[in-house]
Amino acid sequence: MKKDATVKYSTCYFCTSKGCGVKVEVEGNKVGKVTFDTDAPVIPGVFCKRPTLAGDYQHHPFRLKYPMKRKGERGANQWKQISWEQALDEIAEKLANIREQYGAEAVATSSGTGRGAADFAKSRFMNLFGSPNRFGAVTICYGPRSMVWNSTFGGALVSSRKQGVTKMMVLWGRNAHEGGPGSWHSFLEAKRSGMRTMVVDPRHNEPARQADCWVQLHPGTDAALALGMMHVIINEELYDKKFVEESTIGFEELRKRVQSFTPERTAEITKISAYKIVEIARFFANNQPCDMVIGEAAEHSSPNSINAIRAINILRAIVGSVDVEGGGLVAGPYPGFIPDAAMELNHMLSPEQRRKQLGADRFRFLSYPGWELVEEQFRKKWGENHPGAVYLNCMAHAPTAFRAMLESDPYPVKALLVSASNPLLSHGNTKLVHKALKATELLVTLDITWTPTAQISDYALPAACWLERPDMGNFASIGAYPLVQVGETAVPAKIPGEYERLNDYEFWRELGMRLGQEDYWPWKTFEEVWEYRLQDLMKERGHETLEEFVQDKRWAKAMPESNQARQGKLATPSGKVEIYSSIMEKIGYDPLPDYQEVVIPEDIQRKYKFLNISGCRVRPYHHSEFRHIDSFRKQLPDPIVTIHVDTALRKGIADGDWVYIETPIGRAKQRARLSTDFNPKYIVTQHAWWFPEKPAEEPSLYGLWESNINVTTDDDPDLCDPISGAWPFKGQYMRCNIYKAE
Ligand SMILES: Nc1nc2c(c(=O)[nH]1)N[C@H]1C(S)=C(S)[C@@H](COP(=O)(O)OP(=O)(O)OC[C@H]3O[C@@H](n4cnc5c(=O)[nH]c(N)nc54)[C@H](O)[C@@H]3O)O[C@H]1N2
Ligand SMILES: Nc1nc2c(c(=O)[nH]1)N[C@H]1C(S)=C(S)[C@@H](COP(=O)(O)OP(=O)(O)OC[C@H]3O[C@@H](n4cnc5c(=O)[nH]c(N)nc54)[C@H](O)[C@@H]3O)O[C@H]1N2
Ligand SMILES: [Mo]
Repeated sequence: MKKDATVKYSTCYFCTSKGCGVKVEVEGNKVGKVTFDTDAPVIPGVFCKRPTLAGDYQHHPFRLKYPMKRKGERGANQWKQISWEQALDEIAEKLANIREQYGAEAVATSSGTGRGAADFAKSRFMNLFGSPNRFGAVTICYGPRSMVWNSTFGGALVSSRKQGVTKMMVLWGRNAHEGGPGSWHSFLEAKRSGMRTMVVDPRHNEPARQADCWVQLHPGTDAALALGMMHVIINEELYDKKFVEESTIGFEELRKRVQSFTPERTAEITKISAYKIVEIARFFANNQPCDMVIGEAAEHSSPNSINAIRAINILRAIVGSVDVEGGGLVAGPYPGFIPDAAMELNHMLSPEQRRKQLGADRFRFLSYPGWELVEEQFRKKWGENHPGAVYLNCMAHAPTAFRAMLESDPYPVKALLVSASNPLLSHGNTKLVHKALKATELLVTLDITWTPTAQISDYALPAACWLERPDMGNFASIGAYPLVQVGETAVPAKIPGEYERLNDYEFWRELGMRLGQEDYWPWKTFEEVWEYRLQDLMKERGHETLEEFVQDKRWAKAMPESNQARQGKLATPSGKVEIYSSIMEKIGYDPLPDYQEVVIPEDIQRKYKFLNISGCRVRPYHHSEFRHIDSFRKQLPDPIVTIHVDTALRKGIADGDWVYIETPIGRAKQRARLSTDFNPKYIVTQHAWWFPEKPAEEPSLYGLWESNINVTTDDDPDLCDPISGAWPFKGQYMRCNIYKAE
């Protein structure tokens, strides 16, 4: 460590919301060496290189420094630097006018993976403003899982993997090697300690190579596989009878439901042999309890998304792997900590405004109808301080919102506030999103850097990054785990003459203060927010300030209880594990999981012969981020489409060729890498590619249209999962064609 450097205990936010504890050496206002804080419970486990590059990120010239206001046409890259006062005053005034003219619901927000660490503040702002239209990535990422857990188990499942108790670790549609350093560490540790390992994935990826059992299913057929496995497990009486009897409701209905999923029928759907399905089911049932990480493949595989997530979780429950030590425990917040839901002021949004939430009439699970039923149960168990934050469990439907911007149907949406998300790259159907964003009267983007979305905005506003604010990883902040771990600001967000940034909390507060919400934002800084939320713990430990708390011991952790279901103590309507979901039934869905056959019209089948598994994670990127930083980019300079060798031979494609991926709505090009890791009928593409080095202005928008795979993906509500509303990025709707780019 350099002589004049100080150490700051910060929270790394380079990936999805985990919030790993890091130590940042700071000299002056410069970020020096960054190392993991191994005293904190949340760290990635195996070496993750990203935090070590934090200096390159923090001091990069591509970052937004001051609020920018559009001068020319949208997308002309002509900007005027303005003060925060001016930006916030003007935006607030425009929002007030839109509310006056069209109603509060005409204002929407877009979210991503929670990178601003203040989605609770966005909910709070929107609740007070009066709009139910917060939409974002949650509908296709973690939200479906969260609502399945909430309605089936009364809370999120967390791992209680323990040597000598846990028999197996399962990665179900999860490539932890690229996308989850913590889970990958757990997988390797499980293997080393003698546990069995199982991977369910159409690709022979790194986890599959290392597993005892690799289950190579056809994309989008997880629901059928899980139901087929339950057919074997129930009929051969391999399930945990005591648990099923004492702790669940609806098992007899399930027994009936799975009867049609014979190994033969399941084999036809999943393209796994009937023999193997029986073997897999026995192997699975005989190695319990297990630790299981479910990835987002199921969430991306409409129309069987919720079916799959429910079936997999019920499979896990009936073999005795839920609510027991060594398996998944049903969690809640750390006692005394004030979680996000209690910060959102959800009671302030009137029932009348709730009913206007876009898409909630059709997709009722992950929106107010479903959330209200879950919330009622959560309140009974935890009171105000429950883990049911709306930003994670209750979203407006993004495809419906984009269409409302374009067609004013069912009503006009005139303003969009984009923060910590990049819809032009991450949402499906980029062309439609582009048109929709341009149709708004007001488009504001709060981001770390310039992005294609910021580029077509009226205001591009500089956000403070994780090094410039204090925060806590989302999972702790939500209260979906009895854990808190907080970090402090490492370097200032404002340096006179250099830059002036606001963190996401401050942004929502400042906007709220200008829109009649003065009484509801008592905490001036993000530090004060944490001091308020951690008050019980701080009192217990004798700390006056966040700084004292962090420097002493920045975390507290407990283990969730086991055997809650047997005592009827789960936060579900019955208090038990609801195999037969009374919540699903109440909002008009099948209370049991099923598998819906996917019918693709013949002409589409003929013309688009391949299945695109889009968006498989790759290091070092996180979605659309980091491509502007040399130290990141040199690790993976180009977008890659992986193609089976046989297919490539047939199509005259060589390794390294640029290849077009085409669907009825568009095409994108990526560089071919040849492989034999999967069926020749599949291709695997990367998502969120843009080229910060290319021209910023329209029509280029940093090369937005060249390799961005979402130019080819469709978000038509008719293609969305009928229960969650998730649009497809994987699964059987992802038909495409490929050919060499000349
Ligand atoms: N085809 C395809 N598309 C996909 C996927 C796929 O598998 N296939 N995956 C989907 C999934 S699972 C997800 S979660 C979404 C992700 O969708 P998004 O979250 O919209 O995507 P990101 O690129 O991560 O956008 C995050 C933006 O936030 C900015 N940012 C980072 N930190 C902060 C901060 O502290 N404050 C603010 N205000 N901004 C910040 C970043 O610079 C970046 O521009 O993408 C989805 N898109
Ligand atoms: N480096 C990096 N890490 C990330 C992210 C990132 O952008 N970059 N994003 C973060 C986010 S927001 C998310 S949601 C997570 C996602 O993390 P994961 O869920 O691990 O995402 P993927 O890497 O797409 O892995 C999904 C795996 O599912 C397989 N798969 C595809 N279709 C199916 C199917 O139908 N059934 C089954 N069973 N498997 C299938 C794929 O072959 C792939 O191996 O990653 C997080 N971590
Ligand atoms: Mo995600």
